[in-house]
Amino acid sequence: MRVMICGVDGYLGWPLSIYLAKRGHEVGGIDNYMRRAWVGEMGSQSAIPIAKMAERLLAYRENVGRNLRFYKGDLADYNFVLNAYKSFRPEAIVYLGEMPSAPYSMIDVHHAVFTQTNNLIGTLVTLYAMREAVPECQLVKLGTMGEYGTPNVDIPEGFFEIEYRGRKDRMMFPRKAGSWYHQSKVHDTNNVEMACRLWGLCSTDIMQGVVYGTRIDEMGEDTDLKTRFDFDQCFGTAINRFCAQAVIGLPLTPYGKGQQRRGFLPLCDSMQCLTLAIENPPRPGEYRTFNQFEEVYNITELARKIQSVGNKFGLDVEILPLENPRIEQEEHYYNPDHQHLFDLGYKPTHDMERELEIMFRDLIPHRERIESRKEAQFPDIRWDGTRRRSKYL
Ligand code: USQ
Repeated sequence: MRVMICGVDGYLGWPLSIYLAKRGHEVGGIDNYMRRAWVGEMGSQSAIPIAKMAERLLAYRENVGRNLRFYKGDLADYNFVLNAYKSFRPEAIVYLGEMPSAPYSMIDVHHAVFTQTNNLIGTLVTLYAMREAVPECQLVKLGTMGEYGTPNVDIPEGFFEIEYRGRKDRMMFPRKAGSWYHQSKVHDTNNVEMACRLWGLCSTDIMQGVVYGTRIDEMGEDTDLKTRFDFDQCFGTAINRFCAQAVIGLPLTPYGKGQQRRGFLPLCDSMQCLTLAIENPPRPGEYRTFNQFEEVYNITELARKIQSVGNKFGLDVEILPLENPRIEQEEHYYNPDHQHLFDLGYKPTHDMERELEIMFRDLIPHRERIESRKEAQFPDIRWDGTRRRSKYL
């Protein structure tokens, strides 16, 4: 299959390009390196050094045995995107090209506006370019479990049956996002669903949980094929941040009561799930939702797991709750469904401990790189609009 990855230079996009090519797919990619710039703006860098795109492409050809067709440009530029789709003629588009950080979107009005314009316009442009250039192509759109938020009821996969005043319908399950970033994904979901309903496009909207990990087996040992690993307050997600903190001797920092529950999955399973969606496309005109995560944990449970694996590596790991910079529920009900991917054959890794060991092995050699950007991991972006460093509780 010809698969175009929008956001191919990112944490998920780059390994996905390798994973798909090794399964025999022809891969194209679009990027303009924004993620590198955002992390730089946060005063940070990837803990694991990543190669420039030109070097990545050379290593890709050597290791994978074929070229990645790379298109450098802005996903919000309609003519550029249309030409890229016309030239590559994708049968599947995986849309990962968004600003993915909740804290970054909450910095100020400029970052909120940027997040929503970048994410919404990019998706809208792709929907129009698909309709014009490749209407039969399927869209695999990366959403987030955070679209649902943490409602006090079970969370279905996208849709639910509603009965009101004696009449029934199947409707999109209500969303309750907790940041401008998560809200941008809610708006995307509405736009993608409508494009399928009105224009007959087809899409899988992936509500993905928090991804962690440093590698997938398919990358091998070539340093030019490594994917990025962020640990700053914006682009480092909870588990990845905690591992980096452990490596440089900083306490792990559950925010507030630390009982926030989220769905998590390792990088290799994220690749597996995205590929299952690509290889089992929806019907023409179909819009479907997959909730994509493996296990639900609260943040303190996670910190304890990381502490115990860190101890095995001789690290002295402390857990110190931090005043929560976010406005969120710190204790709540959380019970999302996630059956659709299992129906397609998803086989979860299920072994967080093994994954954490791999992460420590990959990160310890880069201790100095993490240490040199230590300041960037202390959160000071607050949901109430002020900028002040959180204190340990
Ligand atoms: N948290 C801590 N301590 C930390 C960092 C985070 O307690 O040092 C807490 C947060 O307050 C939050 C939870 O951990 O309750 C998850 O935070 P996160 O930064 O790992 O994840 P989040 O901001 O929700 O966003 C990440 C990705 C995003 C993706 C989302 C999936 O950045 O792109 O959409 O995970 S989900 O969380 O399921 O919405």
